[in-house]
Amino acid sequence: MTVKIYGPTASRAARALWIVHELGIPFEHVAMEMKDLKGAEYLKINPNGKVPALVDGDFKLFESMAINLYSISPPSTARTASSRQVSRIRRCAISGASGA
Ligand SMILES: N[C@@H](CCC(=O)N[C@@H](CS)C(=O)NCC(=O)O)C(=O)O
Repeated sequence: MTVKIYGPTASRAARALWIVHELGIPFEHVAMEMKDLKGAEYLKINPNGKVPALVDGDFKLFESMAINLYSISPPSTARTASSRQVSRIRRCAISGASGA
């Protein structure tokens, strides 16, 4: 499955883009304009209106380091419901630690 990575390359989205590129994970880059980050459509993906965000099927994740931890997990484990919950918890932990 192709994952979508949202965010311009001149942003923290570069981290998420770099890792999927390095790992050979099929991806679609949705570059986004910074002015569109607070639009209703994008807020459904990241309610904070920031980039990057990842969409993998019906799973949405934001926080660049949480996205990278998700991306480096083997698909067979990362894409299970329990692993996705772990990814959300990591996202909360990383947001708290970074103050973002
Ligand atoms: N800790 C977050 C930071 C995300 C962040 O602040 N992204 C910036 C771009 S590098 C952004 O979306 N800024 C838009 C805004 O704050 O309105 C992460 O690493 O993903």
